[in-house]
Amino acid sequence: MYTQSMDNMSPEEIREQAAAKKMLRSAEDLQAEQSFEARIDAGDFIEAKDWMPEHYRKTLVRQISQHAHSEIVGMLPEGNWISRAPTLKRKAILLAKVQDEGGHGLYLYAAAETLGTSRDQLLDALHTGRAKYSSIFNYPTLTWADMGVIGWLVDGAAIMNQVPLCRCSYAPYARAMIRICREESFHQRQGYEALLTMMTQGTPAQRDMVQDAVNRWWWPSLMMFGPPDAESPNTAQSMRWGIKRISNDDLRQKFVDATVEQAKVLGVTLPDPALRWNEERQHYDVGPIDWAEFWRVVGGDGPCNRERLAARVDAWEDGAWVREAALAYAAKHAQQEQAA
Ligand code: BYC
Repeated sequence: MYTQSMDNMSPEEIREQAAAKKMLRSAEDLQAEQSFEARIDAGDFIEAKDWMPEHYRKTLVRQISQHAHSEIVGMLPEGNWISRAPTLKRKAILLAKVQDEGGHGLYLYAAAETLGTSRDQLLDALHTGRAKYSSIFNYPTLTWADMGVIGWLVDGAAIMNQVPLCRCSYAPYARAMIRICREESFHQRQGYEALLTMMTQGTPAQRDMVQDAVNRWWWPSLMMFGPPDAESPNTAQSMRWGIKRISNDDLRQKFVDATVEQAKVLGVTLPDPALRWNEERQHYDVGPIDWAEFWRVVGGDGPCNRERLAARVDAWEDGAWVREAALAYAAKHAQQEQAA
């Protein structure tokens, strides 16, 4: 009764139908893209379920996952000093700060997951060296003064970069950043206060220790903002989409201008002979940044890259039994619920 020929279309008809579908699809895509761009231009926030161009999604996953990895790798240089903090008060503060960073990593992994990339995929990229994390965490923490300087300079740079991200066009990221920035502000202050104590009440040796830490962390802190705008492949598009609100160079300048004044109050010297106020620009000028060093560190060849990655891989492998136990518990629980 039914013959195959009834459903059969000629190859030409099949091609025509496919072409018509494709045209319809690209017209729909074009309309979706136009309405997305209009929402961005109007300053709307994009939610996880909204339509978004694939490149916007990829850019966000790239930035948010790198940010998340930076938070959890960032726990390592400071975690190293928890057992050697000089007083109970400093130990409690450092412990809380490192825990906060673990929490920031979790909010950010969750924000990246809303874009359709699983936590396992993100961590696999980190553990196999395919994902980036901030260059700054590939430098060693040699003395207790490094804890203060990380708070003052590294967290200070992080806040400068992250406050504009509270207005990022992707709403789940923006919401995560609001909470993160509140905590980062405490991190910066505790670092500055620890340094001020050493500089005003410490011995000459302690003051030298602070100056030495400032000398080592100043340039890497300036590199945290990323390459100069002219060499930053992602800035222009990210700014058009409202992911980044301020460019790498402008943020770096804001950080320098704020920090020079704080250095004066602390009584430390920033290690840049070319650093001076430029009356015409109404900003501080800085000497040349060693971008070759930056790219070496980003490329995996910094002082601690191998150590940091190995520590994360070990932590992942050592934690396998926790993940297995959690999965077994969840399966047992689901079975019990089904049986009830
Ligand atoms: N380190 O086109 P660009 C913290 C990469 S603070 C390593 O300008 P974009 C914390 C960049 O990814 C630190 N890589 O990129 C503080 C790109 O490579 P891909 C984390 C860097 O994305 C205290 C290439 O260079 N903060 O968490 O437009 C305690 C070209 O750059 C770096 C964030 O992640 C760097 N410093 O701008 C604990 C904030 N700079 O991806 C934790 C969010 C650039 O094309 N992220 N690269 O292979 C951002 O704001 C932006 O991603 C950046 C870079 C400003 C960092």
